[in-house]
Amino acid sequence: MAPGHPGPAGRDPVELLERATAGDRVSLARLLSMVERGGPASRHVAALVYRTPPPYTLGVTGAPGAGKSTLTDRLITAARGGWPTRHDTPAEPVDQVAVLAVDPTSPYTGGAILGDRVRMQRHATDEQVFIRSMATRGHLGGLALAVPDAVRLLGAVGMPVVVLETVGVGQMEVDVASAADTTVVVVTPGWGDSMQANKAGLLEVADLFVINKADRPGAKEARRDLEQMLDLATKRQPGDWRPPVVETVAATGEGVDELWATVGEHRAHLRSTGLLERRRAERLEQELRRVLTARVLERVHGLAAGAAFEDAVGRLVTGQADPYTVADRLLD
Ligand SMILES: Nc1nc2c(ncn2[C@@H]2O[C@H](COP(=O)(O)OP(=O)(O)O)[C@@H](O)[C@H]2O)c(=O)[nH]1
Ligand SMILES: [Mg+2]
Repeated sequence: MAPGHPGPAGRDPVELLERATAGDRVSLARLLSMVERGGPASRHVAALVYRTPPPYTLGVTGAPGAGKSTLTDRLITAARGGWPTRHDTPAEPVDQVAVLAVDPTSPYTGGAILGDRVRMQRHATDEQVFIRSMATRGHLGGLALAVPDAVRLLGAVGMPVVVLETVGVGQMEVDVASAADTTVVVVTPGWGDSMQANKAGLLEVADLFVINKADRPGAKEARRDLEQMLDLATKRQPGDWRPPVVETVAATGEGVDELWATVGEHRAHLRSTGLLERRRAERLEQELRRVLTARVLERVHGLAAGAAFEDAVGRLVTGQADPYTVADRLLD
């Protein structure tokens, strides 16, 4: 097929986007696969969706097994009830919810992803809920680039709220997690869990803490640890947001309404202070840095292969030049 020619039916991003916007989930899934794989098709998708206003993104992060998927399942129900508003005013409706479950620690067919699916099964037949797992294909860096594209795509097809479930274990995972407007860090009662979250850098990105599995002993101690760390960690000005700590039992749904209400408060805070725009701008700046880094690395991979490269190595081996001169010449 000639380059630029639209692919076989259902492969052309423009056509797929039209169908996805009309509600076709198969087309949406295909577009997300393109984004996930990267390469020219994903760039085409990115160029189609950047103009639409981004959806409100809620990040749910924490260690594997903390109950993120179970909690996300509950949050879907809460979100479908609309954004909480002040007393006596009707809730601001949320007609659709999308979930992106990103697990960089498990291979694509791994147990965690299957677990996510099972945990959110209750919404499988709700047409207004779209759930999708994304896994690392190869390297995590690719995922860090793909997630913001995927979120924009979901916004472009009309999703007002995207829940981003990510495992928060390393710096890159934390970066992915913080691609959200409101980042919820989930810990569980038990010695050292809050400390682990602190070490993983999650304390800095948290807008809100959840102590899930509050049906187990130790919730009070976990709260005390978190509050202490919050006291030490940040220099806050009056009027600044202090991350609230909410206790939940995702297994039964206990505390989830309070959690959703607190997410709503954070959203209202971001909007009233202008922080929402500022943080989104900062994220775009970060994203541009990542794209630049990826492009430069691609170029390096291209340069570090082929005849000219072998020739350059030969010049080093035979002592005709130093590595810096040779590298400069390759770059030119
Ligand atoms: N006791 C208890 N177990 C829970 C609670 N929430 C989740 N779980 C269980 O914890 C396990 C891990 O949950 P999952 O949502 O997959 O965690 P994730 O890896 O963070 O997504 C599952 O067996 C859940 O049923 C809770 O509030 N209390
Ligand atoms: Mg999960």
